[in-house]
Amino acid sequence: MLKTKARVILYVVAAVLLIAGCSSSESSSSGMTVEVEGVDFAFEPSEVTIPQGEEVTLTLTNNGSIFHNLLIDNVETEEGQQDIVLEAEVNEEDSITFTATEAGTYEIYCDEVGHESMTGTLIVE
Ligand SMILES: [Cu+2]
Repeated sequence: MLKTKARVILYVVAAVLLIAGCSSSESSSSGMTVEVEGVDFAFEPSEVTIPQGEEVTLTLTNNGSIFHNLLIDNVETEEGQQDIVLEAEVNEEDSITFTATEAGTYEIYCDEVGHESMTGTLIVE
């Protein structure tokens, strides 16, 4: 009787561990999401920190009243050096998924004319 109970408990524990293992591996493959808001004329937040070696989805949401983009040049990623290019019309969003492979600091900017105040910093650590 006791043995059976212990066995059932063991199965339950094994099942819970299995489920936990599956869901944690799923969340690590989908990675973290970082959202940056583009307004007239700034990025919010202006400083973003992401982990090195982990998949990250970076999203630009345009809450301004004109078109904005979010650019980061020459990011070291799993696919080599990559330019991050996000473009969003008013009330729209754009996103990109990448894995940064080297710790460092990159400049974030919007290259629309007159948007020189739209700068920020991406920190990979
Ligand atoms: Cu802009």
